[in-house]
Amino acid sequence: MENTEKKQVVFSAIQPSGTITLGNYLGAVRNWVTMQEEYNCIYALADLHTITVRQNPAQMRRNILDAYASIMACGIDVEKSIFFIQSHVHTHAEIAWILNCYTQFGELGRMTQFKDKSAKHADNINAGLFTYPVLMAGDILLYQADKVPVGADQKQHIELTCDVARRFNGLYGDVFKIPEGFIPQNGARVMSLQNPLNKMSKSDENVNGCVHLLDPPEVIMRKFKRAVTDSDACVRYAEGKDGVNNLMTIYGAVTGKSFEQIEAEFAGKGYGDFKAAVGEAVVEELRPIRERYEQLIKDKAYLEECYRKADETALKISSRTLGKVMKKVGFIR
Ligand code: AQP
Repeated sequence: MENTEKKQVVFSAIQPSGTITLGNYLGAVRNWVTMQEEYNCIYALADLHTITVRQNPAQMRRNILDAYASIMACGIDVEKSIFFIQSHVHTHAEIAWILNCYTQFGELGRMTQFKDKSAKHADNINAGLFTYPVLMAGDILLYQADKVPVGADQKQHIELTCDVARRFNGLYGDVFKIPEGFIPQNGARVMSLQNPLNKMSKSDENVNGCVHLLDPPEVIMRKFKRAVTDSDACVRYAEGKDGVNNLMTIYGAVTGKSFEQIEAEFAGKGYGDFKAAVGEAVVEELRPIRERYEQLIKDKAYLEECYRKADETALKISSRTLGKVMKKVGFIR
């Protein structure tokens, strides 16, 4: 018990905005699993974030449960880690409002994800999409997290979290721990298989661009076979070879092989062999996850028991920080 208290805190979250992708897994969730041994880990399904883009309510309910089971299937151990549902813990919405008042309009306007998502959803550029990073800052700061395992696309949001926390601490004393992003060496930015200049995303409309954790083996193989490459016909990592670079990144992240080793392995071979090897490696990596998911999703009562327990613990921990924040700001408690 004494040891546990000394462990650093890890916090991270994922949106249930669709089926979890290979990008989410390699960029973030795989680290969530390994970090459980060394840290006190707190993970969330960020369903409040998800409504920044319009959702179908029935589909969203299914996505939340599916995402919960999928993440558990990746290896999140609810006996070791807290894995809760964000909207069940009211402190998140509350701290987000307060931190909104300590975040500048100009800071939020510089966020590249806001620019990208506003371009993608030009008919619904809502205030929530704009203040998304403030809710994310609140998520992290509520738990006094030391480390935040995320993909490279979230780096800017983590920096903003630190800026807001420093600003708040500058005014009121040391209220928040300043967190640090934890971005993997390999797999931090997995790109679409169809358009390797765009990142692989759950909500990608081109189904062939994105590998989902729960895709059956034949679908995974088909997606890799159709992956965009180039006319160079040589497996090597180089500028301008975005499709091949992406496949090498995925293969390296899954097998642990360096780019040099991959180049040597496929020297003299064509893209057909290479794509099949990447597909097979991914199929084997994802097979146990899909099998475990199939078991978990059948047992809704167990899933509910897991998240209810985690929701309660998350509320207890986060209420401490929120209480302190409210007192410092000047609310009557
Ligand atoms: N392509 C990616 N490569 C590596 N890491 C990625 N992440 C997302 N895409 C990639 C990381 O996955 C974690 C969870 O992401 P999220 O669900 O919170 O939000 P997102 O980054 O907006 O993910 P998506 O898949 O692109 O969702 P949609 O389509 O809804 O926007 C984060 O740590 C993220 O860095």
